[in-house]
Amino acid sequence: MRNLLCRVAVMVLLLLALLLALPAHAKRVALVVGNVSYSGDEGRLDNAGNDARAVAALLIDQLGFELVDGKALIDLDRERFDAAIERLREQARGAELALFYYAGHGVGGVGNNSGTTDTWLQPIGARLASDADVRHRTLSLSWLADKLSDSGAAARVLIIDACRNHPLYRSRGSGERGLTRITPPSGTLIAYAAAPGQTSKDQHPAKRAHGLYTGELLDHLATPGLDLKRMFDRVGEGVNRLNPKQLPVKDDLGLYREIILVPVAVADRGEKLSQKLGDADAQAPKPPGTVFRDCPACPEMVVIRAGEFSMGSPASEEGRGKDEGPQHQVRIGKAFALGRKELTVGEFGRFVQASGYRTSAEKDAGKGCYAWDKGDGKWDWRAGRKWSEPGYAQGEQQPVACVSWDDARAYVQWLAKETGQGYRLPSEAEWEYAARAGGKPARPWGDNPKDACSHANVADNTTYEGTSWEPKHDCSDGYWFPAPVASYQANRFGLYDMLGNVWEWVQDCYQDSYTGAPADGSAREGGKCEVRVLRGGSWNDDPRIARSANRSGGAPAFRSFDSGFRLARTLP
Ligand SMILES: [Ca+2]
Ligand SMILES: [Ca+2]
Repeated sequence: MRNLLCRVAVMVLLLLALLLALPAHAKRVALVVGNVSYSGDEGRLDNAGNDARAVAALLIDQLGFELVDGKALIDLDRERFDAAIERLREQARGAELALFYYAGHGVGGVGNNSGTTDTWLQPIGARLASDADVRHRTLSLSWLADKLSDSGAAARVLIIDACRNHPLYRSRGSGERGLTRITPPSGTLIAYAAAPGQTSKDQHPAKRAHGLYTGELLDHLATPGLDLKRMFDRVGEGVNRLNPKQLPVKDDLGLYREIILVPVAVADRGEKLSQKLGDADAQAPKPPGTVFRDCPACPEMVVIRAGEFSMGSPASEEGRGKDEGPQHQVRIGKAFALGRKELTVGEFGRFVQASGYRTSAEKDAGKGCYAWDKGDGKWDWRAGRKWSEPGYAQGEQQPVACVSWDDARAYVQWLAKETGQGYRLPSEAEWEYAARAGGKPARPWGDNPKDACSHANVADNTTYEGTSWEPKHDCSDGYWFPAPVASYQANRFGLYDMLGNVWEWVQDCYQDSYTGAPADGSAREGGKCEVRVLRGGSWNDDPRIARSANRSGGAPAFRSFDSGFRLARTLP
């Protein structure tokens, strides 16, 4: 049989058949291990630590798991490894779902005591010079799977990312790589990052601090509404696209089609506007994709998962502006909520009614609102125009426009006070992360501007009294002026109209380059800050503007008949 040693990122998700019917607070337990500091010829695995920590954060923050010791365990030797598995087994008793994640070196192809070829996880400090060393100094995957099976946890899944040959085995000239695929106990799923005989790439091309497999896994594990089978399929497709020599495999157990880690749920608590803090339900963590509102008349919010993305556009992107670079990696460390839709005229009207607030356009009515007018065919200030009279007919469901950054800030501060919740404007990074929703193409739906019309209200073939925008998208979205919010398809995060309809104010001060921009998802502030950022383009914008990376801005008191905003909210 083959003797193999590989870098292993093992994710043992122990999941149960009954998960679909899980009560809201079903117990989920996980052990997350990242082994990094190997001192032998097999080599250190820095990404294994990053992988384990990122998986731990996602499990805790977004999927409601209790972790053994409350965090990723890094650099376990044999003794600590055994003890941690024992704690997992105890903690998993009565759990609906138990999960074990391991990133580190592993060995395949060595037979265990019952004579079956096994995969073995290599603790720190285990020197391996022979098959006997492997059997005595590492942990058998079959043994581990049996242990978890005995814990009484209802569902179990195991995922293994096999990576590199161990020098010992390579020197024997077997040429074989990868881990051994074992036969799991009944009801246990084992997923491997690569098929037997393949190696797994130790670095994701975009997320360079992560292995390829876990990098993709982090993108899909918390997707709302995705059952585990489809989740693993997506991870596999993503890995295989980036490394055609690597094809993740998993056991094909039908029950995993019924397990959905993050249900798509609408949580409308129906409390009064002045909902107080301290309500246990209000404070409970909401999984990504959850739609909620803090009062019956409050705007709908969507929980956006934590994650990483590449902000800005590549030099090759058509229509790119110089201020969209340099492309840089941004990590959003914590889930947050974003308005599901642009703020509407009706929602803004309730604020004005309750507070008596006067917008920038009303305080400076001589200038009014900046707008294009068919009368003179120009963009200019239009006296008397304001949020309730922008120069086109609008209903309560149209996005509010002719509001300045100052007006948007006044609204979020008012709502934060009314609800006691952390309402604010999104940062520019949060906005772009949410607009891309995990995608790298120029637009949330792909690269082709002709596909815009089922996703966004943009400058299109629709005409207004015989007038047509030029340039425009070569399709028809049915609206010249703003469409009612959510008239088109939502993006993958469940957000409507991120591109098009109205421009959206974000918190940041505009700088014409991302050099020095924060990498943690926070807003860029400081300096003179004469211009605040607007994102997403509007109903009158062409394909060059209607891209996820496009940036614009205006003075804090600037307002135009195609600029509005959407809310963000910090989650507890
Ligand atoms: Ca349009
Ligand atoms: Ca928009």
